[in-house]
Amino acid sequence: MNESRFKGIRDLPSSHLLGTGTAMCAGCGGLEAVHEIYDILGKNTVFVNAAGCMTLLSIYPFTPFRGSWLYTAMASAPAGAQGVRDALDLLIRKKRMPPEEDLKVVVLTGDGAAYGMGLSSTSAAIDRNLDFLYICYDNEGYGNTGQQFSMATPHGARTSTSRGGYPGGKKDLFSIWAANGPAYVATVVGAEPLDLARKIEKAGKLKGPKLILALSPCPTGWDYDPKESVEIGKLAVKTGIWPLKEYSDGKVVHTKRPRKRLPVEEYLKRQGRFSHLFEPVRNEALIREIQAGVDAYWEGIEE
Ligand SMILES: Cc1ncc(C[n+]2csc(CCOP(=O)(O)OP(=O)(O)O)c2C)c(N)n1
Ligand code: SF4
Ligand SMILES: [Mg+2]
Repeated sequence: MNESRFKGIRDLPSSHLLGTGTAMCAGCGGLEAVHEIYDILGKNTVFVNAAGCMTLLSIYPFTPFRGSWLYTAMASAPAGAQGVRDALDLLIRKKRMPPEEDLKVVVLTGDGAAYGMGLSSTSAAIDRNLDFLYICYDNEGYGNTGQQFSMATPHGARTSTSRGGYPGGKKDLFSIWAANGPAYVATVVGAEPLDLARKIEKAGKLKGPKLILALSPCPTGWDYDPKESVEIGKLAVKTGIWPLKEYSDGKVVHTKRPRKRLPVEEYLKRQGRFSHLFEPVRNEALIREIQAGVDAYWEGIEE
């Protein structure tokens, strides 16, 4: 393990560890991604968070981050980010803060906010060309309240509000953002840290609206042993169900193409939320339907 990755949290007195020590689940893939991202962004940041699992990182007046933390209503984190950005710009303009002490404004929300409740304020922030980084840790459901389905839940997944399997499909937030012509959009997963690091470094240098969409394997909501989180994150990439890609300057580039894609069931069968596809009888039609969706995505992209 790379010790330096965790130094931001470990260097703080234990009272700062309440969020990570007692409230988050072991093996949380969202937390893994946030650790990695924070390690690169550093302390000169203001996090604007909407309700979700990561809210538990911060127990007033403490946060495990070295910078600042602002909590907003679920639908309005990008609006909160606008307020923080405006305040920073004003302080710099009035010479009450030197420009070199400027902070990066970072929105941190789950998929419930990013794909649904907060989409309207996100759209407005992109329209205003707000200089901010939006990190969405996507655990494909309303995790903090018991994994109800969200607009990010994949087809067929069992959630607490779709016990027989989610009949809808995951919304394509990457394309929705890209269609607005922002500075940058990228998908990442904590289990592929080099790809993630390169994207965060790139995003950190760009001005304007930027989205980092992090697939976040969630042992509690997806129902698997916490020690499997990294493997499941890697399988999401190797099966092609989570394409690693980025958008900038009007172009989409795939950053890590699976050379030979594994069958998608290798990913599905590791998770209890898909167990009804395999037991008590195999649901061949649904497994094929999910595989066909992945194949259709990659058609024309693979050489
Ligand atoms: C307007 C509003 N509705 C409902 C809630 C209750 N609530 C708190 S956290 C949460 C789940 C958020 O889901 P997501 O954004 O995916 O984050 P996760 O919990 O998965 O980390 C909900 C519904 C709320 N805080 N505000
Ligand atoms: S419910 Fe999932 S996303 Fe939330 S803290 Fe637990 S593992 Fe992480
Ligand atoms: Mg969620």
